Amino acid sequence: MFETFLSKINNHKKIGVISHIRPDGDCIGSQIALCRWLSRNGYSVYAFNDDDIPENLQWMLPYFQIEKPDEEKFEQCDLFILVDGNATHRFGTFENWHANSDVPVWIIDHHPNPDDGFEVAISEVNASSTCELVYRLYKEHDISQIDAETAKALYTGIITDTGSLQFDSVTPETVEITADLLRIGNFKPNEIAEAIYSNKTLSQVKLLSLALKTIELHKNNQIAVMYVTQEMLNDTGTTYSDCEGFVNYPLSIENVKAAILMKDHGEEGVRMSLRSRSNVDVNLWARELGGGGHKKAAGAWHKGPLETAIDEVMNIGSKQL
Ligand SMILES: [Mn+2]
Repeated sequence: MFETFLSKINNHKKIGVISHIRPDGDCIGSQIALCRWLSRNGYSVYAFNDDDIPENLQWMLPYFQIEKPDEEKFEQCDLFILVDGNATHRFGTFENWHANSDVPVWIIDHHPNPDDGFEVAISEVNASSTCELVYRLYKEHDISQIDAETAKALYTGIITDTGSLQFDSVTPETVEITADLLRIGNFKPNEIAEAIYSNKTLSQVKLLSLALKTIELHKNNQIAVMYVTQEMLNDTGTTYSDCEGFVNYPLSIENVKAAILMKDHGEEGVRMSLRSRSNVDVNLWARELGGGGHKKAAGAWHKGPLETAIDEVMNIGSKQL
């Protein structure tokens, strides 16, 4: 899988590795693990992300420094590698900056329908996570280069992108990889689970209780919708980043095939997180709305208002039921 990658990477010296906006465990884990691989093998590396790293992932930052994009540093790079995304618009300020540059761009990713124009594209829709792919890079090159920190970073990405190994993207190989990482890193699954999941603030839980009250079932109880408004955020002193994982509650209701979390941004519109736990392909719904993602997890914006957004998604979704 990484033959071309490994043979061509030698032509480069200074590499910028970029993870996607609104970062998650998989993009940060894979970015850190890839940067550690590059620097260990003699490359000079910068890691960039436009956004702040979520609090529950910040324990990984000592493993590799991730900085805000910096044009001067962009200029120094002779290669960019984008992780966990397959379209430059997912990578913030880099998109505009790179429009005037002919420095090659590579990707390592597992989302469907990659854009054209990447010089090297490791694009594997069937991989559970980008971290699973970066693990394979180590395996194809020299698995002994995975140290404890890298193992934890890779493990985190696999766990967060698979709902703790619950999604149907999980294969026996995924589970074998996690076992391998646990052995190499000499850590226990609950160390990572604690760091990632057991750090809710009281305000977040209060916000969740407000959001749970909004759940409604549509289309013969097959689609569940939950929403969060700016008023709820004000009442609980939270922000939209505190809604992480909320969509799993409506998704866990019996017989529900797909669930949507709507975040009402008022004038700006409605941000939707779509999830499926059936054959329903929510990526198709998201694409109809100008967004995208995976079959089981996708996102899109709607210009609003909330009621119109719900109606439109129901019309799109019902075509697949
Ligand atoms: Mn991912």
